[in-house]
Amino acid sequence: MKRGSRRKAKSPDYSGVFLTFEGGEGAGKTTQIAKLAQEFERRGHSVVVTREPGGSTIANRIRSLLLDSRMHGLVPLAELFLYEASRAQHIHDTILPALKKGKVVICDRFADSSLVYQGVARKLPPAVVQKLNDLATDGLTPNRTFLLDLDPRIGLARVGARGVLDRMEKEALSFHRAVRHAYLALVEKNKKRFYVVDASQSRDAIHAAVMDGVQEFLE
Ligand code: T5A
Repeated sequence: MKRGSRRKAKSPDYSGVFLTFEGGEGAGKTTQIAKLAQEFERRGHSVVVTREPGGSTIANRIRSLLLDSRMHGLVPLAELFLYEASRAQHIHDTILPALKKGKVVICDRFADSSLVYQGVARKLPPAVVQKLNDLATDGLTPNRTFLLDLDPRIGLARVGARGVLDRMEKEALSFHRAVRHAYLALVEKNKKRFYVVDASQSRDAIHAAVMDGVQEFLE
């Protein structure tokens, strides 16, 4: 592999389906994942809902560190390593075993979050983030990624109404605007995998759009 080049996705040695949701803070990912999981279960599929950072016992301990607002001195590179450490553990403990059992795995955030948050908003070199993503995922790539696109002012107002903000939510509006733009740029490079949904709509309208994206993927 050429230094800094993107590792090709390997042919999967599992029979499950791997779906991810991405978007800024408060875009409604958790809400939509619950609805989608219900729909898959109604259709007789076995579903695993999980999230990053976290998603397994050890990875959840790393999550606590990452979202702790007392960790304000955490430097971007150390932050990236912690997200990638959580990811490697999560894949090993939760995602791959479920995919190998043929389950539908729906994950709230995955490697795209690192490209956007650490690679663009934190201004780390994108090639470094890609390299660590490649190491952590060993080529595991979602079959489809739903981007819930939302003006960060709306998303932050939604999470603000929930109470205390975590370390990432406390970042300036310009940080969250950079996140939104970076996601939209990523979509341009991965048009087949991404499905963009306007997340300013009602919960039911967003769910209907997500189901269109599932249908398109299945066809
Ligand atoms: N991160 C993560 C990185 O920097 N790098 C990485 O590699 C990874 C993996 C994770 C943080 O870590 C960063 C990104 C994040 O900053 P988190 O707590 O998991 O932190 O944060 P989020 O993933 O952003 O989760 P949130 O819970 O904040 O947002 P969701 O899941 O997108 O939104 P949800 O569904 O919880 O909804 C938020 C609120 O809005 C309401 C809900 O009821 C809820 O109150 N809502 C709506 N209101 C109006 N209309 C709708 N359509 C609504 N849908 C939901």
